[in-house]
Amino acid sequence: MIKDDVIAIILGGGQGSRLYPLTAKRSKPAVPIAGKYRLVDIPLSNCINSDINRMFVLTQFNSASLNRHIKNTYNFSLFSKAFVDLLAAEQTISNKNWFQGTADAVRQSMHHFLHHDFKYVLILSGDQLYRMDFNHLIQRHEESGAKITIATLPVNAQDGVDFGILKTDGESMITSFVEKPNIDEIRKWNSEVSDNMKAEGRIYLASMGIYVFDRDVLIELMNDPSTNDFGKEIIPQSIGKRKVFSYQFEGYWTDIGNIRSFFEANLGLTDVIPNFNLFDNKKRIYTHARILPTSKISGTLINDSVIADGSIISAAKIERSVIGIRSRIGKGSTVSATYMMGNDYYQTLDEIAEKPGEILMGIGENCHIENAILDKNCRIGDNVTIIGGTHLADQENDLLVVSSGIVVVKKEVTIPHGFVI
Ligand code: ADQ
Ligand code: ADP
Repeated sequence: MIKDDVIAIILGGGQGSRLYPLTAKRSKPAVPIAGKYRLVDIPLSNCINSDINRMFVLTQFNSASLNRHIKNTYNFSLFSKAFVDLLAAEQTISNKNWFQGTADAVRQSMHHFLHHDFKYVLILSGDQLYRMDFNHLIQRHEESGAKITIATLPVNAQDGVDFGILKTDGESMITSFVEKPNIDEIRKWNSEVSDNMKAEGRIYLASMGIYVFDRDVLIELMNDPSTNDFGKEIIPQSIGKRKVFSYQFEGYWTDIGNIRSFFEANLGLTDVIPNFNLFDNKKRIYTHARILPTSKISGTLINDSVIADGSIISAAKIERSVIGIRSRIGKGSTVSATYMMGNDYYQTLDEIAEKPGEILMGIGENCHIENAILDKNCRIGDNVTIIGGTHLADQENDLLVVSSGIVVVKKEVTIPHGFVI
């Protein structure tokens, strides 16, 4: 059976600078998404739903929240071979450096997975929102006789500049590849695609950063210590030398590597029919089962929003927003186009009574929050106005970061009563 021949390696992120400040205190795979999940749950759930059950997560630093999340969530049965192993960049006698890139991350971690039995290595990115049955991908890899297979997606020129773009022959063998061409260069890289894709202007085949390698080929490629990156070196250098095939995918897929795309992917979940459907009987997205109470809501007009478990909400209005676990929102407040990540724990009534006047976790009374991301455990006082938009220049202070018009309130900060931005 194919699945027993595969191990999955999830690239959990370099410095995570594009998602800063969400990655200031945690590693990228631990960034909370969709109110109750973390980024790493997406590739791990896709693997589990594809019956691929040996998974390694490579991360530049091993944050407490990532460790706790993996340990508390991915507990497989005593009788199963399944596991999720977290491999953080480590200093050894021979290597004092952090991972220098995606290929270097795999190279430095190889000694942890080579003693497992496998024929294929599935390499996945940790910051993408999609569902894919990897069995189809691996099956195509086997049938085509490829040594390397890259999952590809038709994109338009504007999106294409952020990706590796490639061309194939009639048999889907990749004949040329360019990593992140500029907008003038990309015009030469159009491909034959389906009529549906053509109608949307999606005529460029992009690498999704999802690769299947034959075991021996990966080992051989990793022997060259001058290569650090799959997209910049390993893939382009393999074209023409080895059989590299494209597996074309046309489902929903989005890269959530920066604040704007992260924000839009989260708010997209509030659409009437979201592109990424969490309401699925079989293909579940797994996460930590926290056993929280149901949410309690009073006096709130709620439209196009998703509200996670254990929240206590008395807001006036919530629209097009994602409200995370254990959120608290006070009376008279309006929350619009906002991703509020929620809280890691509750403040007990006794604790609150001990410090009268202290600003509580969550959003206070009579606030207006719009176009914002509120990181976990932040405390927002009363009468606070946070309205993001293109009128705000990119900026940072101790409390928040503004990135392409989105106000990101940092984890655990306290925003004083009456604050306005
Ligand atoms: P990018 O996403 O720009 O392009 P990269 O920054 O290398 O490439 O990230 C790929 C994945 O690896 C991400 O999940 C990232 O977080 C992770 N990663 C990066 N550096 C890492 C490190 N040092 N240690 C561990 N993980 C790390 C790539 C390809 C393109 C392709 C796009 C599709 O290079 O060809 O089109 O992915 O998104
Ligand atoms: P979840 O999966 O629900 O996000 P986590 O384990 O990541 O859970 O977060 C809960 C964290 O909050 C735990 O580390 C827990 O120890 C911590 N925590 C619980 N109560 C308090 C408290 N009163 N003060 C500070 N941290 C707390």
